[in-house]
Amino acid sequence: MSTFYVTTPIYYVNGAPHLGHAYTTIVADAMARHYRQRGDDVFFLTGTDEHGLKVQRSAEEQGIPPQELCDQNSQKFRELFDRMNLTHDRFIRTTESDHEDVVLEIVERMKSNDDVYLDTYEGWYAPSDEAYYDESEIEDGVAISSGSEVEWVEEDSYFFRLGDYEDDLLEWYDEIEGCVAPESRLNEVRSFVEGGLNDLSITRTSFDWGIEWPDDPEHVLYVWVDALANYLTGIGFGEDPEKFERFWPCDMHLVGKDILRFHAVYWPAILMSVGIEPPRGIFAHGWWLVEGEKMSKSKGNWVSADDLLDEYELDVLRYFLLREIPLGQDGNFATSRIVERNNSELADNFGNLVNRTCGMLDSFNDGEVPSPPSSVEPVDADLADAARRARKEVVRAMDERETHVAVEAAMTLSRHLNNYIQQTTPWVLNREDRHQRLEAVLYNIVEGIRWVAVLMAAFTPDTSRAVLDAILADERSDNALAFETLEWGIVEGGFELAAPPVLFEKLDPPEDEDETPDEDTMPESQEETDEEPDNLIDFDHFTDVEFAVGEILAAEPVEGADKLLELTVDLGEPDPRTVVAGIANSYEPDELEGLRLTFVTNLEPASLFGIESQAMLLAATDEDGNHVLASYPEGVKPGASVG
Ligand code: ME8
Repeated sequence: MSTFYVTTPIYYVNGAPHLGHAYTTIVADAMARHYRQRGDDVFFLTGTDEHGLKVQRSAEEQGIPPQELCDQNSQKFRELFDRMNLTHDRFIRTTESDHEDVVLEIVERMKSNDDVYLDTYEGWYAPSDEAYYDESEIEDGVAISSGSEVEWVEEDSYFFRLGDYEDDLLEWYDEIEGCVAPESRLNEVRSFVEGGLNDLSITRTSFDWGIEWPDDPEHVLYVWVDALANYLTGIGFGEDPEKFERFWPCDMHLVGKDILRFHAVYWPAILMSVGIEPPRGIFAHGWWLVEGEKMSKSKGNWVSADDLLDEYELDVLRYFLLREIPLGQDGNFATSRIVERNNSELADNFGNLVNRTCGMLDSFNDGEVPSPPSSVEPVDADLADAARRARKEVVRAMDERETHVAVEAAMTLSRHLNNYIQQTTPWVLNREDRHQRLEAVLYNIVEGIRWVAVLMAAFTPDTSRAVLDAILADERSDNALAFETLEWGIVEGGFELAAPPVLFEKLDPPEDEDETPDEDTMPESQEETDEEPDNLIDFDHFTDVEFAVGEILAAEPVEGADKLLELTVDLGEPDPRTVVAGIANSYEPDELEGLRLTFVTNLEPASLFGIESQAMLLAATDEDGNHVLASYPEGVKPGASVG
């Protein structure tokens, strides 16, 4: 069985968790869930980083012992991660005793490899980053890369011979494909190492909140050496050799780009020194920005993860975070974008697909999921192919760490299903009593929905569970999320649908936020590219719009509105829709009855003069500004799709 070991950074406990922490942990959780679905033996580690100057100072500011601050704030992370239903296998704390044992073992090995010596450190240190900086990395008293204030430090320190590992590191970057990703980050790290590495100060004497240096208790271990070793403790290094062997080397240290140097330079060098293989993959993701600046505890511009969860469903937030920015790039945070993605993608695409399907099964098939069809039409074969393509693309994208592409691939299948419904028009099949074909079509739609739910389960787990509970009802097995169930047509059918889930409610846009993010501060990944003219849309956007033929059953003037007519339109559905159209200047009501015209059927309803218009009539305008309607002949039935 393949294994997959994924870690997040362990978070400092100097404050409460924010969206940035939630982001990394949700992405890691999506990876863990995805590989579990593929049958891998997965270990997912997260936790809190509790030693060091930064935590000690926070505790002093609050007038409490550091351990108390750690206990309080670590608990906040743990509670948040429980609230987010994260599926980590261990939540590690660096103040736990098994971790101290691992750290001391690492230090012993570094010493016995003659990689440690005592000297004096003189240089700059930024407590916020717990990082040493060279003169060249500082401007006006702050570290250029992070903006954190630096302090001058002069003290005795044990050093790790990092400089001796330059060649080994460069060789490692070249030989192990994907050891540091994305590629652009690998290049940064490589040039940093090529520029020459100083030995690393790995103890401090001016404070005491840390693991004591063996035989020299004046010194405490530099917090990063302590913290990085958590990745070994988490899977039982020294305690459970079988487990350690199974999961090490780690497949995925997922980190923010702020801490890449620690992971891609210091960590592999330490591992090389102590005789442990370096990790297989370190991936640096981008930052969530607020008005163009990194969101962080120290800047105070952070968005609380708990507040967001009070406002939005967990799956909506997960979907947004995973879909909004390509993994590895920065993105501006705006709640208007959450609302937009929820309304136009989750609610209109996936939610609408499930709701309308449950409605059709109820109205046309007594609420039963039909049995697999005996014959297959080309449109059905296309659908099954699209489902297989989506599965392949989700797998490829996840393996290549393109989470946003994987999410989009699953949603494309959902859009394909909505189109399949428009093409196959189950309501027409029902009206014409073509029962066998109707059942085949309904079966295929349910089967497609099952595939979308399985493909989406790593991203929107609660939704997928609710959908599978409904469409598989009592047939749902513990194995229902496994990718091995993704074979077209394996659901036996012939059972009653459970109560349909309420999936995604439409949300109102936030009132206090500028709807259009400022382009000057918008990262490239979220900007419209100007490679294509503004008026071109891609095929996916086109397929988002549903056009259908509607027959006018009745037309009457709208009181108080000269230009409007209220139309009752048969769109081939169980009930006619009401449509308000601005054509009263060009057509008399009785000219319209019986005409078969083109409508957009999936626009959000709009209220006009107190009447809810549930679709949009398409009409041309002639040279004099009159509306002109193009109608279809008798053979084209209401509900037929146009496109
Ligand atoms: O660095 N956007 O802990 P930390 C995206 N304890 N992700 C963000 C973010 C943002 N604006 N802000 C923070 C530490 N993160 C060390 C790690 S690991 C051995 C020790 C995420 O509490 C991102 O993953 O400062 C970043 O790397 C991490 O939180 C930093 O968390």
